[in-house]
Amino acid sequence: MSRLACSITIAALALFTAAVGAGQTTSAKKSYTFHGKVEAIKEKAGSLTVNGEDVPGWMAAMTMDYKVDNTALLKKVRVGDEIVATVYDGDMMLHKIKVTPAKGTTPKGNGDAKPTK
Ligand SMILES: [Cu+2]
Repeated sequence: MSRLACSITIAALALFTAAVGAGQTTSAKKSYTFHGKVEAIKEKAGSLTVNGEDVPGWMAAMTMDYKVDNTALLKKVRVGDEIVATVYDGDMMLHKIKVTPAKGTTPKGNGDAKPTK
């Protein structure tokens, strides 16, 4: 292999390695726990309007729309429910949402709360 071709191969390998590395860092991004109260459910948009508590380093306390990672949840959650989610640096999506039904409402089913996972 000529010296030039060899450097090109090394450069291509380095690029590939960098791309793979970048893909891996997404799962290692800093995560935060988000707490909030559901104010509106927007099934078409795949989002929830949540009155969220302050998450230092991620988002101040405010009410805003957040996309959710699992839109099936939008059919189960109700206005007034409290949610806890995992959020990541540079990503405004709510992940792994856990719903605590609003106090005073009867949970669906027999009220025998079982973990869903
Ligand atoms: Cu905000």
